[in-house]
Amino acid sequence: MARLFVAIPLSPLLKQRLQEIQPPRTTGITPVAADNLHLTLQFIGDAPVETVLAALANISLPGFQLAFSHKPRYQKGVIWLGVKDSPELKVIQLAVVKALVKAGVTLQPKRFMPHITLARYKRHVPTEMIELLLEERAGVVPDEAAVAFGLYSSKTVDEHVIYTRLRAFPLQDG
Ligand code: 3AM
Repeated sequence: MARLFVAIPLSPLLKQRLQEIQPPRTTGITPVAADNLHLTLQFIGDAPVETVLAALANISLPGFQLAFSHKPRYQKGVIWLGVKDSPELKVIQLAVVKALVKAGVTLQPKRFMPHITLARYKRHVPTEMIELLLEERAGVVPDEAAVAFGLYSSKTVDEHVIYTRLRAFPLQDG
């Protein structure tokens, strides 16, 4: 068993751009490390890795484009960049959910709100400061080609979250 989630990995170029717009490490604000930036499709939680891998291997879908909101937003300790909803994104998210449910994996029902978590903040951080930091770094984030999705494990070691990609599943060309 491992604590698992399914996500779309991001290219090094996009991660670099996201690092430019994410707030810097400041008292009470922790930016997500570049290696950990991703677009979550489905949080799973503790589940048997082999069962989940076998379920995801059945998914065959074409690659597609991801487009992003203009401005990061923040709420309840999370600063994130919205990902524009698209039919392709809905299809892949639903395909993941269906494959997992069919394989008997239990999922917590939660509405899919596509986003990339950029940073986390403690509740004592003044919202004016968050707004200022985001405003200073605001800028366009170019579209990204989604070429794969992956199964990730999540571990917390010494208060550091470590995400490890266990397997990537390529999306088909065109
Ligand atoms: O992509 P983000 O950062 O929004 O918040 C966690 C992270 O999402 C989320 O799963 C992703 C990888 O850890 N997550 C963690 N625990 C969760 C839970 N109990 C959860 N999502 C839903 N329920």
